[in-house]
Amino acid sequence: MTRVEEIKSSAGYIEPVQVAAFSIAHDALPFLADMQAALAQPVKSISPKHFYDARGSALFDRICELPEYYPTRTEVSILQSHAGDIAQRIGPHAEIIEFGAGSLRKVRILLAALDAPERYVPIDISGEHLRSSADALHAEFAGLDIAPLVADYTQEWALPATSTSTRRRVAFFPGSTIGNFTPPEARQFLIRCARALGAGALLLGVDRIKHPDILHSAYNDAQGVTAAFNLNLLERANRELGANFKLHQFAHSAFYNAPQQRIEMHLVSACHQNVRVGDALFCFEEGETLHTENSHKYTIDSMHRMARDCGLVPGPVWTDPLHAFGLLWLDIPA
Ligand code: AVI
Repeated sequence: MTRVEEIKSSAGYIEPVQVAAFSIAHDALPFLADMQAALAQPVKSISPKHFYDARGSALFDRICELPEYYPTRTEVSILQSHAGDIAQRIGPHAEIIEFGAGSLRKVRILLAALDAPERYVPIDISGEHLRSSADALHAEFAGLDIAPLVADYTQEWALPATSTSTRRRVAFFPGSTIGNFTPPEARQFLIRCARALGAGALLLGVDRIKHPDILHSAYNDAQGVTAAFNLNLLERANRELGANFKLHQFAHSAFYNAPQQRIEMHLVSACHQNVRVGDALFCFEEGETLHTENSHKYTIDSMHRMARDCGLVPGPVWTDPLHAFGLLWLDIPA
C-alpha cells in the first residue's frame, strides 16, 4: 500500500512522492517520539540510549575490543588487580546491584572474588538482555540469587526488599556510563541511587581526563566500528520507524570538546536533504548535525565533588598505572 506525501524539494517547491505505508511496532513508539522531537529542535540532539538495539549492542561489544578503545580493558585490569581489596571492602553476604546488564565480564570478576554474595540484581530496560544475563550467571554461581529488574534506571526505580541475611548493598556502575549523562543528569542519578539503596555503597567506573589525542582515537577507530555504531542509529530508524535516512549522506564525527570536558559524537549531513520519520518531514542543511552522544570525562576530584554534593562519601580509588580510568568507592550513608 502506498500513500502520497508532499516533500519540499531543494529548489523550494513541493513535490508529491509515493510512500509505502509502514506499521511501527508498539515497542518502537518511544524511539519514534524521541527521534521526531530530536529532529524538530533547532539544534538536533537525541539520547544515546537509542544506540542499543541488538545490532548497536553487538557493535558496542566490538568497540570494547578495539585497540584504540582503552576504557573496557583498563577497567577489567583494575578489577582483576584489585578484586581482593574490593571484595574485602564489600564484605560477606552482600547484594550487588548493577546498572545495565552489560557483557557480564566485569561483574563476574567481582562476584567471583566475593565471600558468599547473597543476591545479584541487574537492572536494565531490556528484559531480553536481562534474561540472557541471568541464565548465563545461574550456571556459574549456583548459590547466588539472581533477581533481574526491568526498569529504566535514568528514571525513578525501586529495589525489592533485601533478605534479612544481606549485610550490605553495593551498586555497581562500570564502564564510565555515568559519562553519557549530562552533569545535572549524573547528579540526579547519584541522588536516586542513594535514595533507592538506603544505605550501602556505589562502585563507580569513571573515565579520566587525559590527552585529547588518546580520547580522539578512542572514538575514531581505524576500522570504523565506532562510525558504524553511530550510523546504526539512522539504520535503526529506517528499520523500526520506516524512516528514509540515506546513510551515505551522513558521516560520523567525534571530537573532544575541551571546555565541556567531553567527547561529542554527531552525525553530519553531507548535503541539504529532507528526511521522513513516521509521518513527519525534517530538513537537514549541509553540515548540520544530529548530536548523538556526550561522553563526559572527569578527574577524581571533580567526581568526588559531585558525589559529595549528592550526599555520598568518597572512599578508596582503584586505578591503572597510566591513570586512565578510575574505580571509585562511594559510601552511601543511612
Ligand atoms: C557506553 N559508553 C560509556 C561508551 C562511551 O565511551 O561513552 C559508549 C561509546 N560511544 C562510542 N564509543 C563508545
